[in-house]
Formats: sequence, C-alpha cells, structure tokens
Amino acid sequence: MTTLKQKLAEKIDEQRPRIRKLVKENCSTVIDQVTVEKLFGGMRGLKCLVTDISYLDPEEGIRYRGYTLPDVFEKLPKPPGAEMPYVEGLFYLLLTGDIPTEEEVNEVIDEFRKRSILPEYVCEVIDNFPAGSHPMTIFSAAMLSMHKESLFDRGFHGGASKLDYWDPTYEDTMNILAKLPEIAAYIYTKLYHDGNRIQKDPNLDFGSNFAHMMGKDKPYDEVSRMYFILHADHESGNVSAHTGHLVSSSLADMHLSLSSMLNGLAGPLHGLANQTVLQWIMDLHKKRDGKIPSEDEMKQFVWDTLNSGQVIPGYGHAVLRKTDPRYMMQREFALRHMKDDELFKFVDLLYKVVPPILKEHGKAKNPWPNVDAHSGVIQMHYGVTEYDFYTVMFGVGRALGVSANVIWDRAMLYSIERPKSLTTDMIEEMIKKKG
Ligand code: HAX
Repeated sequence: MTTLKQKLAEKIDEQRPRIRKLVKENCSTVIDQVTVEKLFGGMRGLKCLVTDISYLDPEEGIRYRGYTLPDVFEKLPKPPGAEMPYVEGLFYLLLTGDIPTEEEVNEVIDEFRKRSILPEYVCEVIDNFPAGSHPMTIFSAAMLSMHKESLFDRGFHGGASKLDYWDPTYEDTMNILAKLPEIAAYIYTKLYHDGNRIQKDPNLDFGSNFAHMMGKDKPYDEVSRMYFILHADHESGNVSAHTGHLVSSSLADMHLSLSSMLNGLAGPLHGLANQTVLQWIMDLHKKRDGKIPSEDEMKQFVWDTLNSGQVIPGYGHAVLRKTDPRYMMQREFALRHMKDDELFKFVDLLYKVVPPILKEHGKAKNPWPNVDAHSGVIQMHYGVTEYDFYTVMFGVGRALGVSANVIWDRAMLYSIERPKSLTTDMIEEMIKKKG
C-alpha cells in the first residue's frame, strides 16, 4: 500500500468515531434556518453541507485543509527550480490534510504514471463526436465512457461491505486522475490541431506532462500547475462540487460523479465564465483593432454590457465579498511574467473600472473579480488561444477536489442526499398560519 493510501486509511479510522459521536450527541442541534428567501434564492448561504477538504471565507477566500493559497504554494514541494508546486502534492494535501514530503509526492507521481495508460476507446469517443461539439461535452462523455472500468461498481455488485466502499472509490479516483492530462490534451489536439497527438513523457509530473502533451513550451508547465491547483476546490456548495457530491451520494461511481460535475461546471454562471470573459474581452479588442481603450472608453464598454441586460463575466460571487485570492495569485503571476501583454492590460484596466461601476449599478453583492476574470489571458499569452477549451482545464483541476470529497463522503458513510420540497401553495399557507 502507498503512503498516501495508508495515511488516508488511518485518518478515516480516526474520523469515523468523531462523526458518529457528533451526530449521536447533537442530532437536533440547529445549525441554520431555511428562510423563504433562501428557498427561492438558490439556497444562497444556507449552511447545510459538510466538508473538511476546503473552506471558503467571504473575506479571505479559499483555504485548502486550513492553508491559505499563498501557504499552499509556499509549502508544497516543487519540481527542482520551479515556481509552482506539484499538483500531486496538492492532491495528497486535499486527501489527507497533511503537507507531503518530496518522497511522498514522488510516490503519487509514480502511482499516476503506472495508472496513466488511456484505453483506446476513450480516444475513439473523442474522435467520433460531431463537429461543433463543445470541448466540455466531449470531456464529460470521455469521462463517462470509462465507467465500465469502475472498481467500485465491481465491489458493490460483488457484495463489498459499506465500510470498505472508500477503498475502490480511491482506486477509481487514482485511475481517473492519472489519465486526465492526456484526455484533456487529446481533446485539445483533436479539436484544434488535426489530432496530432503528442505522446506523454513518463518522466514528467501531472502539470508538466499536460503542458508537454499540449505542445506548449516552458513556462507553460508552471501555468498548468498553478491553474490546476487554483481551481481544485472551493468548498462544497458551488455547482460543480455540489453536483459531484449529490450524484455520488446515490453510490454512483466516480466516473458518473465526475462527469456530472463537469456538466455543472460547463454553465456560463460557473466555470464557463472563463471562456465568456475572454470572448467579451476579445470582442472589445477586435472593435478597437487591438488598441488599449482609455479609462472612459472601458467604462462605456462595461456600462453597455450591463445596459444590454448581461452580467459582467468574471465579476461577482455567491460567497466571496472581496477580490478572489485566486484572481490575485494569477495577477501576481502576470505582473511577474507578462506585464506588457496587450490583453493583460485590458484585464488590468477592467480591475480598475469594473468594481466602482458594479457598486454604482447597485445589484451585485460582490463587485470584485473572481478566478475566471484572469485565467483566460494567461492561457492566451502562452498560446492556448482557443478559449472554449479553458473550462476543460478548470475541470481537470476541479476533479482533484471533487474526488477527494467523494472519497471522504464514502468513508464517512454519508447518506444519500434527499432534501424535501414544498409547493408554493404550501409555503403561502405556512406563512399565513405564522402571520
Ligand atoms: N454583473 C452584473 N450583475 C451582476 C453580477 C455581475 N458580474 N454579479 C451579480 N449580479 C447581479 C445578479 O445577476 C443579481 O441580479 P438580479 O437581482 O437581477 O437577479 C444581483 O446582482 C444579485 O446577485 P448576487 O447575489 O450578487 O450574486 P449571485 O450569488 O446571485 O450570483 C454569480 C453569483 C457568480 C452567478 C454572479 O455574480 C454572476 O453572474 N457573475 C458573472 C458570471 C461569473 O463570473 N461567474 C463565475 C463565478 C465564479 C465561479 O463559479 N467560477 O467558476
């Protein structure tokens, strides 16, 4: 057994009695209240999910296992001479709560290498999609196509004990994650580069191998590692994480759960916003023949978007009330590596003009940029110009967090999710009775 799996097994054994005791002794303690506003408003802010993998503070932003993003980037082991840590180390942290040693990270790299052989039928699924299909649809289908490999399903139908469900769930996860860089890079080369597939390099880590198979030179490996780590998790209530959790709560296996997670991520108010941001900026770039707008012209462009009834993509958030630290980390990267990039200057100017406009507009509770406002220009700078692909990379990153959550859900024997619904008549009646 690898150190990662051994440690996970030990942590699961520690956590199980803690949860059992907590629920037994406090089963009717009230944590939050469901108001009418929350019922009709997407359950915004309702405290009704549990995860120990990450926590999103409205002011501070995301913490992975208690570590802020700057801490995560500082403490996780890095490839020699590299700026950005190994993605494998982040997965170790998400799963166990511990910062791994270099040796422990190398073990995960080795595990992924052993499990990375992609079945040919996955490429055939990708090859046979109709022209014009969105890369996220293809990605989700590629994930789904591997369902027949599920060890969890085999174990479940073979009569495995509930207490052991987490084990094949972990095995499925490792088998899937090991293949994601190649699946994503294959979708990219297939859609935009005539299927000229670049073989993976067994000597490279998760992020570097993705960069290599994308055909992008250094420092794109740094960009890839940064990107996957920044997008990995954002606690449990966002659409992709919640969908993954919900679907897996029926004991659907990891392939089904991650495919559903990807479908949720593909919505424009969620992960697809990174594509929309770039489309929006490129429209302006084209209109202005690449000339950087003045501050007043940029303000007008933002107001025109709002006045036409659209949202400003990349701005606002359901939980955050400050600039997203994932945005700031990307901004700092851009300032270090590409501060003279033409599109970065657009993004920089938007950062200056959008928040005061959204405040004046008076609707958005959070006028500040989120992760998606920045990610596209960095990809564009390093040659990934096909912006409908950006959400696929978000999906590769998000698979790390969602799968860590699902393994823990299984290990803690969490129930199938089944809240109760009411009719509008019933709600009106309840209000009348109270009033
Ligand atoms: N531009 C214009 N209006 C905005 C806005 C924005 N960026 N953000 C919020 N609003 C509006 C909402 O549409 C809503 O209007 P109505 O009352 O007319 O419905 C009002 O302000 C209140 O919304 P809110 O409470 O501040 O925000 P929500 O929690 O409802 O929604 C969203 C959060 C992220 C969906 C929202 O801010 C938005 O649409 N942003 C733009 C799209 C985007 O960037 N999405 C990515 C978010 C991060 C993420 O999940 N990444 O994957």
